[in-house]
Amino acid sequence: MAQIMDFQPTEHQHVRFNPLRGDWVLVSPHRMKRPWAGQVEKPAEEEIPIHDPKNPLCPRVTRPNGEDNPDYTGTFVFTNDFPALLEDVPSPPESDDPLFRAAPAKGTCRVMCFHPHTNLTIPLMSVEEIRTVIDRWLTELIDLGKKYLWVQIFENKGAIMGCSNPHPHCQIWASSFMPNEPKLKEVNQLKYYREHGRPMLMDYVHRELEKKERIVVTNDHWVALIPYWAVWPYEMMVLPRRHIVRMTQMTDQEKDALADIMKRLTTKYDNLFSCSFPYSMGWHGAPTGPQIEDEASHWVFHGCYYPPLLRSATIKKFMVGYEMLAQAQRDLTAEQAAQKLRELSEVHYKERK
Ligand code: H2U
Repeated sequence: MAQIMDFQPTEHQHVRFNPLRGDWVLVSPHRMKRPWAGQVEKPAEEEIPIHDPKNPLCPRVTRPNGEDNPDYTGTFVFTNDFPALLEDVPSPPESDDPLFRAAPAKGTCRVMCFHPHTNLTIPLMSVEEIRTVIDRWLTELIDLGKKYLWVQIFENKGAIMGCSNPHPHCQIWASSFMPNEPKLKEVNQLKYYREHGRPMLMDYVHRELEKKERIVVTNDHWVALIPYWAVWPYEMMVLPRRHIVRMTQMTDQEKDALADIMKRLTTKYDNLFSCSFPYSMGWHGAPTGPQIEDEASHWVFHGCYYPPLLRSATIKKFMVGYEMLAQAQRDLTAEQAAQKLRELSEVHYKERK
Protein backbone atom coordinates (compact mmCIF):
# COMPACT_ATOMS: atom_id res chain seq x y z
CA MET A 1 0.00 0.00 0.00
CA ALA A 2 1.38 3.40 -0.97
CA GLN A 3 2.39 5.52 1.99
CA ILE A 4 0.56 8.84 2.24
CA MET A 5 2.98 11.68 2.95
CA ASP A 6 2.19 15.01 4.58
CA PHE A 7 2.40 17.97 2.21
CA GLN A 8 5.65 19.89 2.56
CA PRO A 9 5.83 23.08 0.52
CA THR A 10 9.63 22.79 0.20
CA GLU A 11 9.37 19.23 -1.19
CA HIS A 12 6.08 18.82 -2.97
CA GLN A 13 4.87 20.50 -6.12
CA HIS A 14 1.82 22.72 -6.05
CA VAL A 15 0.32 25.73 -7.78
CA ARG A 16 0.03 29.17 -6.14
CA PHE A 17 -2.42 31.92 -7.08
CA ASN A 18 -1.33 35.46 -7.85
CA PRO A 19 -4.31 37.64 -6.85
CA LEU A 20 -2.79 40.72 -8.50
CA ARG A 21 -2.56 39.17 -11.94
CA GLY A 22 -5.27 36.57 -11.46
CA ASP A 23 -3.05 33.72 -12.63
CA TRP A 24 -1.15 30.78 -11.20
CA VAL A 25 2.46 29.71 -10.83
CA LEU A 26 3.64 26.09 -10.64
CA VAL A 27 6.08 25.53 -7.76
CA SER A 28 8.28 22.42 -8.12
CA PRO A 29 10.85 22.57 -5.29
CA HIS A 30 12.02 18.96 -5.73
CA ARG A 31 13.63 20.05 -9.04
CA MET A 32 16.31 22.01 -7.15
CA LYS A 33 18.14 18.68 -6.80
CA ARG A 34 18.51 18.08 -10.54
CA PRO A 35 21.92 18.31 -12.26
CA TRP A 36 22.50 21.37 -14.44
CA ALA A 37 24.20 21.25 -17.83
CA GLY A 38 22.56 24.28 -19.40
CA GLN A 39 23.86 27.65 -20.55
CA VAL A 40 26.32 29.51 -18.35
CA GLU A 41 26.24 33.27 -18.83
CA LYS A 42 29.61 34.99 -19.00
CA PRO A 43 30.07 37.23 -15.94
CA ALA A 44 29.64 40.89 -16.82
CA GLU A 45 32.75 43.06 -17.02
CA GLU A 46 33.16 44.61 -13.58
CA GLU A 47 35.81 47.22 -14.51
CA ILE A 48 33.63 50.23 -15.25
CA PRO A 49 35.28 53.69 -15.31
CA ILE A 50 33.94 56.55 -13.21
CA HIS A 51 33.54 58.59 -16.42
CA ASP A 52 33.52 57.46 -20.03
CA PRO A 53 33.69 60.26 -22.62
CA LYS A 54 32.16 57.87 -25.17
CA ASN A 55 29.15 57.03 -23.01
CA PRO A 56 26.09 59.12 -24.06
CA LEU A 57 24.67 59.07 -20.51
CA CYS A 58 27.74 60.65 -18.89
CA PRO A 59 28.01 64.34 -17.93
CA ARG A 60 29.61 66.68 -20.51
CA VAL A 61 29.28 64.12 -23.33
CA THR A 62 27.77 64.97 -26.72
CA ARG A 63 25.17 62.35 -27.55
CA PRO A 64 25.08 60.84 -31.08
CA ASN A 65 22.16 63.13 -31.95
CA GLY A 66 24.39 66.18 -31.34
CA GLU A 67 22.94 67.22 -27.96
CA ASP A 68 25.34 68.09 -25.16
CA ASN A 69 24.77 66.60 -21.73
CA PRO A 70 25.22 69.17 -18.98
CA ASP A 71 27.89 68.83 -16.30
CA TYR A 72 25.25 67.35 -14.01
CA THR A 73 26.06 66.58 -10.40
CA GLY A 74 22.90 64.79 -9.26
CA THR A 75 20.20 63.29 -11.47
CA PHE A 76 19.75 64.16 -15.14
CA VAL A 77 16.67 63.58 -17.30
CA PHE A 78 16.36 63.87 -21.07
CA THR A 79 13.86 62.78 -23.71
CA ASN A 80 14.89 59.40 -25.11
CA ASP A 81 16.56 59.86 -28.49
CA PHE A 82 15.06 56.55 -29.66
CA PRO A 83 11.61 56.61 -28.07
CA ALA A 84 9.07 53.80 -28.37
CA LEU A 85 6.29 56.34 -27.87
CA LEU A 86 5.85 59.63 -29.67
CA GLU A 87 3.21 62.31 -29.28
CA ASP A 88 2.63 63.62 -32.79
CA VAL A 89 1.80 60.56 -34.85
CA PRO A 90 -1.30 59.66 -36.90
CA SER A 91 -3.81 57.32 -35.24
CA PRO A 92 -4.79 53.99 -36.83
CA PRO A 93 -8.12 53.85 -38.71
CA GLU A 94 -11.09 52.94 -36.52
CA SER A 95 -12.32 49.39 -36.94
CA ASP A 96 -14.92 47.22 -35.22
CA ASP A 97 -13.35 44.02 -36.54
CA PRO A 98 -12.87 41.76 -33.48
CA LEU A 99 -9.86 40.05 -35.04
CA PHE A 100 -7.92 43.08 -36.18
CA ARG A 101 -8.29 45.70 -33.47
CA ALA A 102 -5.99 48.65 -33.09
CA ALA A 103 -6.22 51.79 -31.04
CA PRO A 104 -4.29 55.07 -30.82
CA ALA A 105 -1.13 55.05 -28.69
CA LYS A 106 0.51 58.36 -27.79
CA GLY A 107 3.25 59.04 -25.34
CA THR A 108 6.76 60.06 -24.54
CA CYS A 109 9.89 58.35 -23.21
CA ARG A 110 12.56 59.81 -20.98
CA VAL A 111 15.92 58.57 -19.75
CA MET A 112 16.95 59.43 -16.20
CA CYS A 113 20.54 59.18 -14.99
CA PHE A 114 20.79 58.49 -11.26
CA HIS A 115 24.28 59.87 -10.69
CA PRO A 116 27.19 61.42 -12.67
CA HIS A 117 29.47 58.44 -11.90
CA THR A 118 29.23 55.52 -14.30
CA ASN A 119 30.69 52.98 -11.88
CA LEU A 120 27.88 53.35 -9.32
CA THR A 121 24.68 51.39 -8.90
CA ILE A 122 21.83 51.88 -6.44
CA PRO A 123 23.37 49.60 -3.76
CA LEU A 124 26.66 51.51 -4.01
CA MET A 125 25.01 54.94 -3.76
CA SER A 126 24.35 56.59 -0.38
CA VAL A 127 20.83 56.72 1.05
CA GLU A 128 20.91 60.51 0.47
CA GLU A 129 21.80 60.01 -3.19
CA ILE A 130 19.04 57.43 -3.61
CA ARG A 131 16.65 59.94 -2.01
CA THR A 132 17.50 62.43 -4.80
CA VAL A 133 16.58 59.73 -7.31
CA ILE A 134 13.21 59.27 -5.58
CA ASP A 135 12.64 63.04 -5.58
CA ARG A 136 13.36 63.18 -9.30
CA TRP A 137 10.98 60.27 -9.95
CA LEU A 138 8.31 62.31 -8.17
CA THR A 139 9.04 65.44 -10.23
CA GLU A 140 8.78 63.41 -13.43
CA LEU A 141 5.65 61.57 -12.30
CA ILE A 142 3.92 64.84 -11.38
CA ASP A 143 4.91 66.41 -14.70
CA LEU A 144 4.02 63.48 -16.98
CA GLY A 145 1.06 62.45 -14.83
CA LYS A 146 -0.73 65.72 -15.61
CA LYS A 147 -1.30 64.43 -19.12
CA TYR A 148 -0.66 60.71 -19.35
CA LEU A 149 -2.86 57.90 -18.01
CA TRP A 150 0.13 55.71 -17.15
CA VAL A 151 3.68 56.72 -16.25
CA GLN A 152 5.93 53.69 -16.03
CA ILE A 153 9.20 54.24 -14.20
CA PHE A 154 11.51 51.25 -14.66
CA GLU A 155 15.15 50.34 -14.32
CA ASN A 156 16.78 47.66 -16.46
CA LYS A 157 20.02 46.72 -14.77
CA GLY A 158 22.66 44.47 -16.30
CA ALA A 159 23.37 43.32 -19.83
CA ILE A 160 21.57 40.04 -19.07
CA MET A 161 18.36 42.13 -18.80
CA GLY A 162 18.98 43.90 -22.09
CA CYS A 163 20.38 47.02 -20.46
CA SER A 164 22.54 48.68 -23.09
CA ASN A 165 24.52 50.99 -20.81
CA PRO A 166 26.33 50.49 -17.46
CA HIS A 167 25.72 54.10 -16.36
CA PRO A 168 23.19 54.09 -13.47
CA HIS A 169 19.91 55.07 -15.08
CA CYS A 170 16.27 54.24 -15.52
CA GLN A 171 13.64 54.94 -18.11
CA ILE A 172 10.25 56.59 -17.87
CA TRP A 173 7.64 55.77 -20.49
CA ALA A 174 4.40 57.74 -20.29
CA SER A 175 1.42 56.59 -22.34
CA SER A 176 -2.10 57.61 -23.26
CA PHE A 177 -3.18 54.00 -22.63
CA MET A 178 -3.00 51.66 -19.65
CA PRO A 179 -0.45 48.89 -20.37
CA ASN A 180 -1.37 45.24 -19.76
CA GLU A 181 0.46 44.66 -16.43
CA PRO A 182 -1.08 47.60 -14.55
CA LYS A 183 -4.42 46.93 -16.23
CA LEU A 184 -4.51 43.44 -14.70
CA LYS A 185 -3.61 44.92 -11.30
CA GLU A 186 -6.31 47.58 -11.69
CA VAL A 187 -9.00 44.98 -12.41
CA ASN A 188 -7.98 42.55 -9.66
CA GLN A 189 -7.41 45.17 -6.93
CA LEU A 190 -10.79 46.76 -7.70
CA LYS A 191 -12.54 43.38 -7.55
CA TYR A 192 -10.92 42.58 -4.20
CA TYR A 193 -11.78 46.03 -2.81
CA ARG A 194 -15.43 45.64 -3.80
CA GLU A 195 -15.60 42.17 -2.25
CA HIS A 196 -13.67 42.85 0.97
CA GLY A 197 -13.94 46.60 1.50
CA ARG A 198 -10.17 46.86 1.97
CA PRO A 199 -7.22 47.25 -0.42
CA MET A 200 -5.78 43.86 -1.38
CA LEU A 201 -2.15 44.77 -0.91
CA MET A 202 -2.70 46.30 2.56
CA ASP A 203 -4.40 43.06 3.64
CA TYR A 204 -1.53 41.18 2.03
CA VAL A 205 1.30 43.10 3.70
CA HIS A 206 -0.38 42.76 7.12
CA ARG A 207 -0.74 39.01 6.69
CA GLU A 208 2.89 38.73 5.58
CA LEU A 209 4.03 40.72 8.62
CA GLU A 210 2.18 38.21 10.83
CA LYS A 211 3.52 35.15 9.02
CA LYS A 212 7.13 36.42 8.75
CA GLU A 213 7.99 33.65 6.22
CA ARG A 214 8.72 35.73 3.14
CA ILE A 215 9.97 39.04 4.56
CA VAL A 216 13.48 40.07 3.49
CA VAL A 217 13.98 43.57 4.95
CA THR A 218 11.75 46.09 6.71
CA ASN A 219 11.93 49.54 8.22
CA ASP A 220 9.40 51.83 9.90
CA HIS A 221 7.59 52.54 6.62
CA TRP A 222 8.29 49.74 4.11
CA VAL A 223 8.35 45.97 3.81
CA ALA A 224 10.39 44.17 1.14
CA LEU A 225 9.34 40.56 0.65
CA ILE A 226 9.29 37.70 -1.82
CA PRO A 227 5.62 37.48 -2.78
CA TYR A 228 3.88 34.17 -2.10
CA TRP A 229 3.19 33.92 -5.84
CA ALA A 230 6.69 35.00 -7.04
CA VAL A 231 7.70 33.70 -10.46
CA TRP A 232 11.33 34.84 -10.71
CA PRO A 233 13.59 33.06 -8.20
CA TYR A 234 14.42 36.17 -6.16
CA GLU A 235 11.55 38.40 -7.22
CA MET A 236 10.72 41.02 -4.59
CA MET A 237 7.91 43.40 -3.83
CA VAL A 238 8.26 46.61 -1.82
CA LEU A 239 5.07 47.44 0.05
CA PRO A 240 4.17 50.39 2.30
CA ARG A 241 3.01 49.90 5.90
CA ARG A 242 0.53 52.77 5.43
CA HIS A 243 -2.08 52.86 2.69
CA ILE A 244 -0.44 54.91 -0.06
CA VAL A 245 -2.30 54.96 -3.36
CA ARG A 246 0.29 56.69 -5.50
CA MET A 247 3.98 57.54 -5.14
CA THR A 248 3.15 61.24 -4.79
CA GLN A 249 1.43 60.56 -1.43
CA MET A 250 4.67 59.68 0.36
CA THR A 251 5.73 61.81 3.32
CA ASP A 252 9.35 62.98 3.62
CA GLN A 253 10.00 60.23 6.17
CA GLU A 254 8.54 57.63 3.80
CA LYS A 255 10.77 58.88 0.97
CA ASP A 256 13.89 58.61 3.17
CA ALA A 257 12.79 55.18 4.32
CA LEU A 258 12.18 54.07 0.73
CA ALA A 259 15.75 55.05 -0.14
CA ASP A 260 16.92 53.00 2.87
CA ILE A 261 14.95 49.91 1.88
CA MET A 262 16.10 50.17 -1.77
CA LYS A 263 19.73 50.29 -0.72
CA ARG A 264 19.36 47.40 1.71
CA LEU A 265 17.50 45.08 -0.60
CA THR A 266 19.77 45.71 -3.59
CA THR A 267 22.84 45.24 -1.37
CA LYS A 268 21.50 41.82 -0.40
CA TYR A 269 20.91 41.09 -4.09
CA ASP A 270 24.56 41.93 -4.92
CA ASN A 271 25.79 39.89 -1.95
CA LEU A 272 23.82 36.79 -3.01
CA PHE A 273 26.22 35.83 -5.81
CA SER A 274 28.91 38.54 -5.23
CA CYS A 275 28.03 40.30 -8.46
CA SER A 276 26.23 43.41 -9.62
CA PHE A 277 22.82 41.72 -9.49
CA PRO A 278 20.81 42.25 -12.67
CA TYR A 279 17.08 42.98 -12.57
CA SER A 280 14.21 44.89 -14.04
CA MET A 281 12.39 46.92 -11.44
CA GLY A 282 9.66 49.51 -11.44
CA TRP A 283 6.82 51.19 -9.58
CA HIS A 284 3.07 50.70 -9.79
CA GLY A 285 0.43 52.98 -8.30
CA ALA A 286 -2.95 54.46 -9.16
CA PRO A 287 -3.27 55.77 -12.74
CA THR A 288 -2.72 59.43 -13.52
CA GLY A 289 -3.71 61.84 -16.31
CA PRO A 290 -7.45 61.75 -17.00
CA GLN A 291 -7.93 59.46 -13.94
CA ILE A 292 -5.82 61.43 -11.47
CA GLU A 293 -8.87 62.68 -9.51
CA ASP A 294 -10.73 59.32 -9.60
CA GLU A 295 -11.41 57.26 -6.49
CA ALA A 296 -8.45 54.86 -6.28
CA SER A 297 -8.62 53.37 -2.77
CA HIS A 298 -8.24 49.88 -4.26
CA TRP A 299 -4.68 50.77 -5.36
CA VAL A 300 -1.61 50.41 -3.18
CA PHE A 301 1.64 51.94 -4.39
CA HIS A 302 4.33 49.27 -4.61
CA GLY A 303 7.63 48.35 -6.22
CA CYS A 304 8.46 45.20 -8.19
CA TYR A 305 11.95 43.74 -8.62
CA TYR A 306 12.32 40.97 -11.21
CA PRO A 307 15.87 39.53 -11.22
CA PRO A 308 16.68 36.68 -13.64
CA LEU A 309 19.45 34.90 -11.72
CA LEU A 310 18.79 31.45 -10.31
CA ARG A 311 21.85 29.56 -9.10
CA SER A 312 24.86 31.85 -9.49
CA ALA A 313 26.09 35.05 -11.11
CA THR A 314 26.10 33.15 -14.38
CA ILE A 315 23.08 30.85 -14.25
CA LYS A 316 19.76 32.49 -14.92
CA LYS A 317 16.20 31.31 -15.00
CA PHE A 318 14.81 31.03 -18.51
CA MET A 319 11.16 31.80 -19.11
CA VAL A 320 10.85 29.36 -21.99
CA GLY A 321 9.20 26.05 -22.83
CA TYR A 322 6.51 25.39 -20.24
CA GLU A 323 6.35 29.08 -19.29
CA MET A 324 5.73 30.11 -22.90
CA LEU A 325 3.36 27.30 -23.71
CA ALA A 326 1.61 26.67 -20.40
CA GLN A 327 2.34 28.80 -17.31
CA ALA A 328 5.07 30.19 -15.10
CA GLN A 329 7.02 27.68 -13.02
CA ARG A 330 9.63 27.98 -10.31
CA ASP A 331 11.81 25.53 -8.38
CA LEU A 332 13.04 27.29 -5.24
CA THR A 333 10.07 28.29 -3.06
CA ALA A 334 9.42 31.93 -2.19
CA GLU A 335 10.11 31.07 1.48
CA GLN A 336 13.49 29.51 0.67
CA ALA A 337 14.47 32.51 -1.45
CA ALA A 338 13.41 34.93 1.30
CA GLN A 339 15.41 33.03 3.91
CA LYS A 340 18.55 33.09 1.73
CA LEU A 341 18.28 36.84 1.19
CA ARG A 342 17.36 37.53 4.82
CA GLU A 343 20.48 35.78 6.07
CA LEU A 344 22.81 37.82 3.84
CA SER A 345 24.83 40.77 5.12
CA GLU A 346 23.63 44.32 4.55
CA VAL A 347 27.22 45.44 4.01
CA HIS A 348 28.01 45.37 0.31
CA TYR A 349 30.69 42.82 -0.63
CA LYS A 350 32.71 45.57 -2.35
CA GLU A 351 32.67 47.71 0.77
CA ARG A 352 33.77 45.09 3.29
CA LYS A 353 36.95 45.86 5.17
P1 H2U B 1 18.64 50.82 -21.44
O1 H2U B 1 20.06 50.59 -21.16
O2 H2U B 1 17.72 50.38 -20.31
O3 H2U B 1 18.27 50.26 -22.79
O4 H2U B 1 18.42 52.42 -21.51
C1 H2U B 1 19.19 53.26 -22.27
C2 H2U B 1 18.24 54.16 -23.01
O5 H2U B 1 18.95 55.32 -23.39
C3 H2U B 1 17.69 53.52 -24.30
O6 H2U B 1 16.29 53.52 -24.26
C4 H2U B 1 18.55 55.72 -24.67
C5 H2U B 1 18.22 54.43 -25.41
O7 H2U B 1 17.22 54.66 -26.38
N1 H2U B 1 19.61 56.49 -25.29
C6 H2U B 1 19.36 57.76 -25.75
O8 H2U B 1 18.23 58.24 -25.66
N2 H2U B 1 20.37 58.48 -26.33
C7 H2U B 1 21.62 58.01 -26.51
O9 H2U B 1 22.46 58.70 -27.04
C8 H2U B 1 21.99 56.66 -26.02
C9 H2U B 1 20.91 55.87 -25.36
